[in-house]
Amino acid sequence: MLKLYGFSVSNYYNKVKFALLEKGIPFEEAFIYPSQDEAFLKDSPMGKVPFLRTADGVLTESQVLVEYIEEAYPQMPLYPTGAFARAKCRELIEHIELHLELPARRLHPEAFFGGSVSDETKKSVDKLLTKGLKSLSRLAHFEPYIAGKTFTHADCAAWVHLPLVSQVTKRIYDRDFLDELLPAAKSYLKLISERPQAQTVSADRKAASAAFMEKTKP
Ligand SMILES: N[C@@H](CCC(=O)N[C@@H](CS)C(=O)NCC(=O)O)C(=O)O
Repeated sequence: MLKLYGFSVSNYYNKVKFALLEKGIPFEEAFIYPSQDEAFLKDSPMGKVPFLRTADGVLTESQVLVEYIEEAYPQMPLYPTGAFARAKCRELIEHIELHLELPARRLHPEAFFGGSVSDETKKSVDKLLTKGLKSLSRLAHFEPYIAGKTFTHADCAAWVHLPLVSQVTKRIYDRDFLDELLPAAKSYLKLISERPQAQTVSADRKAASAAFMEKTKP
């Protein structure tokens, strides 16, 4: 059986978990925090989560996990049919991760972990997030799903990553960039949150949050 390693507060872990649940693929969860220990690096060379143990070996990088899952378990497809439509879904995922999740992550030390980030970083992330959100507003459909009429992997990614943009920008800039620059996201995220599998992911995240905050206390 597939074994997904990570912890339920991780957005990348939750992206993969959400997809596995939506596809109805049996899997086990193995709780583990990121680490630079030698034993951990044997499975995940960057020391990151999630990683996935399969019958053939271990895979890292959440999007690689998603692509593997989709190919190995074609039931309940979470990509549309047609090469172009599939590529448009992947474009959304790539866009959200490269141009929103990663810049927002640079603010996490101050937003969540009691550290501080420089004004220079704040200025540069402000510009990147503004550009990333404006361009996402051109790519996203919200009809009602982010890639169009069907629920796809792009929704799994958007649902785990976009709320972090809100949380981080509220804490650092006292403004909700998501609300300002992509107002349609609010009702869209609510729609996705109503899915039973999303509720499982959310409940697990809430249950795991206190222990994670304790661990990351400065
Ligand atoms: N590109 C990676 C990013 C994964 C990632 O950043 N995971 C975080 C937890 S949400 C992590 O393991 N951080 C520890 C570290 O960066 O050392 C993926 O898609 O799997």
